[in-house]
Order: sequence, then structure tokens, then C-alpha cells
Amino acid sequence: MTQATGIQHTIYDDNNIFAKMLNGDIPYHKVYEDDKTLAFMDIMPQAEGHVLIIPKQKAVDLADLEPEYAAAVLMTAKKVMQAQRQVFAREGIIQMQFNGAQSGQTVFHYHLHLIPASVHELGRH
Ligand code: DGP
Repeated sequence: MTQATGIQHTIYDDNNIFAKMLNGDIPYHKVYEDDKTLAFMDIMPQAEGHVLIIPKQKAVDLADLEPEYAAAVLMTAKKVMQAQRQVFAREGIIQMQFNGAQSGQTVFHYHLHLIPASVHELGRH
């Protein structure tokens, strides 16, 4: 898909790793699930308690995310963040999200990172 900007947009791949999780084809550590979202532990945590939240929509990145799923992802993020604050007894939680390979995105199904860490601690785990 080419957007109005002329930038080439990645086409959604039904076989991406998060699509396989949503299909129940590969195991993961579930944190929370509802009709529009799934939250699970990141397999390569940048800090203890690193969670990923994905929509149950075939969205490569933020550009594709439908409003109802965007809202649902953030509502799930609020719940997960409250749990992280309680479990880790800390206020500082980073919300991080990449769009496009150039930004560092490696899995092309939209996902939001919620990381109990400070920006100074990131990548030092
Ligand atoms: P990024 O696309 O850069 O936002 O990072 C993708 C994240 O997905 C990265 O932190 C590792 C995580 N990840 C990749 N493969 C798997 C997997 O099979 N299981 C889980 N739980 N996480 C994964």
C-alpha cells in the first residue's frame, strides 16, 4: 500500500509471529485478553515485567490501526500499567512503539511496549 506521502507501506503478513499467537499456533505468557486486544510477556525483555499489547486487527503499524482498536489498545495499556506499578512498586513505566523497519520495528503486527524502566535503564537488562 502506498500512502498519500508516497512512502511504501509494508503489507500485512498473515504468518507473522504475533498473528500466529492470535491464532493459538505458538505459546506465549498471557497477561490480559479481551475481545479486541491481547497482552503478553516480551520474549526479549528490556527490563523485568516488559509486556507487549497487540490488537486483534491485522494492522502493520499505527497507520493501519482502526480507531476502536487504537482505543482498546490504550485501555488495555492502562490496565497493564496499573498492574506493573503494583507488582514492581514503581511509578516509572515506559510506553514505546515502533512504526516501520527504519524506526526499529521487527514484527510487523502493531504492538505497544510497556516497560517498567527508566529511559536510562533501557537496554541494560
Ligand atoms: P519491535 O518490533 O522492535 O517493537 O520488537 C518486537 C518485540 O517482539 C521484541 O521486543 C521481541 C518480541 N518478540 C519477538 N518474537 C517474539 C515471540 O515469539 N514471543 C514473544 N513473547 N515476544 C516476541
